[in-house]
Amino acid sequence: MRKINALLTGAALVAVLPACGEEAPDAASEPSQRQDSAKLTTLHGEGEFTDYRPGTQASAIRYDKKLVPSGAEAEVTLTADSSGVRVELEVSGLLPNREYGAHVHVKECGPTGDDAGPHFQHEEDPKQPSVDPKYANPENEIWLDFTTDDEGEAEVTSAVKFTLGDRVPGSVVLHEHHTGTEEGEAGTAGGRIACITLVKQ
Ligand SMILES: [Cu+2]
Repeated sequence: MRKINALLTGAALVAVLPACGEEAPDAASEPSQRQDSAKLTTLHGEGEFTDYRPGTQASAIRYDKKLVPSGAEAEVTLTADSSGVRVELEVSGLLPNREYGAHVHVKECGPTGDDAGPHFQHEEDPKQPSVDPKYANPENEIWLDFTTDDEGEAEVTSAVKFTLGDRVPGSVVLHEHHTGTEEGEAGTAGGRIACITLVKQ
């Protein structure tokens, strides 16, 4: 069954490709029109993770010293337009060869992990915290789970097709482990171990 699907997809691609080739010159000749229709939002956050200190505004805060060793760093870039949202997360200095969870959250980072609020959901689950796979899934939220390499580094990109609307997400939160997908645990990834605040560019 899987093989047939793969074949069908391949056939569909071949059928579509020549048409794309013909369309490309037209699209390229109207760059101004394309820019008008795409309202671009860019958010960014980066820094070395530090413990929260009252009165200071850190862009990257850690809540777990064991899973986020001193010297660990992260950088996040979020770009959103009328075609969707794309988020890139780069980390270094974390524990090597380890699975971490990560998502885009609603609010900015604060003294505790909870301050970042719930996951940013396109269609918001009326029941929070949301553990219903109908809402807590990687098409309705932005998941950035990653596994570090030998050096404790990782790079992950997530692209979703929904638009931000009037809302702007506040942070990316790192979690203890990869994200669950089953009923009742969908979207959960253990404790909140670090947070990166996103700022409009
Ligand atoms: Cu999360």
